[in-house]
Amino acid sequence: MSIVVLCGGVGGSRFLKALCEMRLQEEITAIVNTGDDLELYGLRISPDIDIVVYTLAGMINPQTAWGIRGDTFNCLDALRNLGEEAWFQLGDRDMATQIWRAKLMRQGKTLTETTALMTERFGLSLQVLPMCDELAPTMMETSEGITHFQHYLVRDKCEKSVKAIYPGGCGFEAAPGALDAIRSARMILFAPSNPFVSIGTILSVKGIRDAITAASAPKVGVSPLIGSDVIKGPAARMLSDLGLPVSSAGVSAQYAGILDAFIIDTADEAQAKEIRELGIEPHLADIMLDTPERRSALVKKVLEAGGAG
Ligand code: FO1
Repeated sequence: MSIVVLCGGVGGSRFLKALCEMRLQEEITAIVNTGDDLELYGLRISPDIDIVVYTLAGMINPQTAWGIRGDTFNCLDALRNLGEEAWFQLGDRDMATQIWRAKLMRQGKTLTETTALMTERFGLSLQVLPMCDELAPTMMETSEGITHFQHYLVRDKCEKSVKAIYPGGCGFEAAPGALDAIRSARMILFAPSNPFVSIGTILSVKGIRDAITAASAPKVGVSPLIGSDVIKGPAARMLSDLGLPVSSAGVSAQYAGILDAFIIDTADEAQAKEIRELGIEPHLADIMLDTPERRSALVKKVLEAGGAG
């Protein structure tokens, strides 16, 4: 029986780090968003899987929270000189991961298989699963048309207002093992990740939402927002563009009918009533994940909220 964690990149990896620091890694199956994946230079880039693996391996660039610490960009510079677009900052060592993944995939390995090999090669003992094996990009409808999520986020720097989000998982089969892990989990956790383009995308994969709803395990989420601020990423901007409340309660509304409990920051105590009215039990905690003490206190709270404290 495992602890299944649905997660995106930055918030998800920090939450997984907190769980791993509490020696839960052997028990964890992380189902990671791959709606952010893209193909560049003939390579399959899987940013959220890479962010999770680099973070847990202690290699993540702490300034950006993506890419590898101390990486150089000679390969990208050379590609730019050859006339290639180079808006996605892939470092040299990060590029090696992409070349290696592409090689394995050309040999017929799936993303699930390459991810399992990657976690093993980086010395990790948790199970990391992509949400699905196919390239299933999340598309963003903005004032200027429909575009790939990474074009919206990185190339265009979230400059365009979001009108609608088309989560990448729709119609795709879940990665082998994902549905079984959910069905037999002792607890299902939603990391403090973006409710639309991370958790929402995973929930859009065929069978995942239904399997979670039907699972008997307690389901606990952690808010990615404190007040109306998000620690990293475009969640607040998206809520606002979509005309939704920019708050933990606004995020929890995306999880109504799925989650049993939602951890919000003590600063957001005033939203507890609204969350309870959605049928989700709110729990107050310090949800910042920046020190080992804060991380362990939050994990204890999460386990407590899931009845395993
Ligand atoms: N995010 C950026 O804002 N700019 C980048 O140039 C960029 C490059 C990049 C390279 C590798 C990688 O694994 C992630 C990278 N990210 C970059 C982050 C990433 O696009 C998003 O933060 C995640 O997809 C959201 O979880």
